[in-house]
Amino acid sequence: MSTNGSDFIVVANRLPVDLERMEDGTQRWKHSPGGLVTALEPFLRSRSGAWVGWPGVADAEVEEFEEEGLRLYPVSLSAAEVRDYYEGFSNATLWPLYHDVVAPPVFDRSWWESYVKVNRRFADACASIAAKGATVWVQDYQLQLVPQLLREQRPDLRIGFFLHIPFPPVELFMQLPWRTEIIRGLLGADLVGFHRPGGAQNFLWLARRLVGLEPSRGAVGVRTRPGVVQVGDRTVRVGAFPISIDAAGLDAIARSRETQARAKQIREDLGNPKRIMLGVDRLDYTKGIDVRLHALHELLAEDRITAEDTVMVQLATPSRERVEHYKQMRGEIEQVVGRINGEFARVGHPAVHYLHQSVDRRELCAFMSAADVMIVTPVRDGMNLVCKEYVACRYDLGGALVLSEFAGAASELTSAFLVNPHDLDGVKNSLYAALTVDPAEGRRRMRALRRQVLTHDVDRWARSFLEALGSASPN
Ligand code: GDG
Repeated sequence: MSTNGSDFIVVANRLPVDLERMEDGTQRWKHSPGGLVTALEPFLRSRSGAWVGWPGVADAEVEEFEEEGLRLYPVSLSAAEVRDYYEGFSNATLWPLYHDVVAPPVFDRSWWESYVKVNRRFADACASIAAKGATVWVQDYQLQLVPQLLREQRPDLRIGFFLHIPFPPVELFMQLPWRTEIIRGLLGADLVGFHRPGGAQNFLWLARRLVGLEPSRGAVGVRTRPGVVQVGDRTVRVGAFPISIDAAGLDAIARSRETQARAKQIREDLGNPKRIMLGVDRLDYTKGIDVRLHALHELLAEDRITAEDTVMVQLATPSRERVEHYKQMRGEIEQVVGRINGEFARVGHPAVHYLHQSVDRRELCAFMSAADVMIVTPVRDGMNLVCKEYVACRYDLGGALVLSEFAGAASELTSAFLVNPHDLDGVKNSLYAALTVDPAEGRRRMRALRRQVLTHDVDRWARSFLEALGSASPN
């Protein structure tokens, strides 16, 4: 244990900076400020904060370093561990299993062994830098064993865990050969948080079924229906904490003259169509990119819209490109894009503009400002931040949101055009309704959406989780 260690530590698969290897063999750090970093920065900086995570490339032997008052502790992964722990168990076993087995999960014993080994490495790193009585906040599905492994070494710590993806129905979770180990791993925390109350309920049921613990209802957090579970002499709290975005920050970017000018330019570059539809996603099979493309295809084929009037832009950020299912899905999506353009585009005027690239945050905001309809159709999503970001950008009350019922965000964003992504006619009709919504009705909906998003931002999320964790009973 460190005597002058950190007293607030975030443990996540990735560091908030990525290591980049240059062609000449040198290395440099590149910022990758996601919502989580922005949300946690005030907490990290106001205490002696640290972040433990993988720098994003295999076999990187890099020392800890400090950046603007925040200590960063890189955890190294070998190429085999990236393959087995990260691409394998995390992204080809847990990811599909937790997203309703949209793709079949692969159960591979050597992947599991790697997952255990790497989780232990993260726990060890954290145990060696945490000050006595420190608060440790473990993030996401890659690190579900860390709470227990850490507690075994450091019972003095206050440990929170938050799952960013859905926690699956119990029948699906029960498929996992290592189901009891995962539940025990999570029960090492003082507070286990999910996006939705349903996830918390599933977890409580499994704790009883697999570990024989009795849940009892208690009070924790705001707006939650949490449970409490007794693990020996420890109390573990379980609750729902729906994550959000830096809404005020995005609102300010959207209002800026530069963003508005860029949005206008984008519309011009697209040929000044009457309506622009936008999708923004990591290229992932859970996001339902194919669903919206099929809906667009049919609307064009039925002449309900024309490619002159309505243009779609799909930004698909490259993701997990070495995982088999992702390679296959990319091929399928690009084929559908090709088919739609083949049938409906004119020279110089594609019906779908597909970019397999990532763009910077301001550019993203300009796209959102330009889009008349934002279409978000995941078949399953823990929360989905993109839909909230769109709402935050629409200070003008313009634009319409088409949102899947199967995104966690749907229970908050009830004034969106909600769709079942498995019902193609339903998606098509809602998309058409959003494209043709009466402006007053559109403004009414957007006003209601903004009221929710601007008052429930990521800062509120982090605060409510940490307050609930702070109120967890001392060990
Ligand atoms: C997981 C859960 C949960 C995307 N393309 C670009 C870009 N993005 C940004 C978006 C958004 C983020 O990436 C994606 O967040 P999502 O929530 O939509 O989805 P996941 O990556 O699957 O996140 C999800 C989340 O964790 C948080 O708990 O909501 O359910 O699956 O912020 O804007 N950003 C930039 N350029 C891009 O090209 N700058």
